[in-house]
Amino acid sequence: MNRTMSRKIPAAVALLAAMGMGMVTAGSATAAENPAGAAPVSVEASKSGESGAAQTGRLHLYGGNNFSGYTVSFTATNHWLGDNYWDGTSISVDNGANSAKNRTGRWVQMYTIGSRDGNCRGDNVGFANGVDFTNLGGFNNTISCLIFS
Ligand SMILES: [Ca+2]
Repeated sequence: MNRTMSRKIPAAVALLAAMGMGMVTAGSATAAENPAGAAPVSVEASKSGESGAAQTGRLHLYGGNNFSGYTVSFTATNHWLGDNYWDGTSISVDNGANSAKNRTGRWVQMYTIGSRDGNCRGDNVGFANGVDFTNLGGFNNTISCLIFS
């Protein structure tokens, strides 16, 4: 077994556990996701401004497994991650997250399809405040939309 495979197991278990609790709903993820093919035009995410520790009130997304790589954080629902860049880059957050920490104080549902019309669609996975995903399993490099409830 290679290292990548072994590292994916914990999040896969977490996702299966979430599915068992009815938190994951399946849907189509085949629709076009990028409205009008638009390039990222603005940065709406609130930046943590520092590396390392997760901050209260924020959802932290990471470009790599185990909270590595690019970082960005959000303080509210965001329907289209394509309008947001990883901290210090001009690289869209869309379809780039591979691990996450929820410190929002709220439930967060993450979806594979986002849009500027204010809807999140497609496959989705949710997690409670205080939960970390060391990787997103089958949702790696798919997340496009976040709903804070
Ligand atoms: Ca997506």
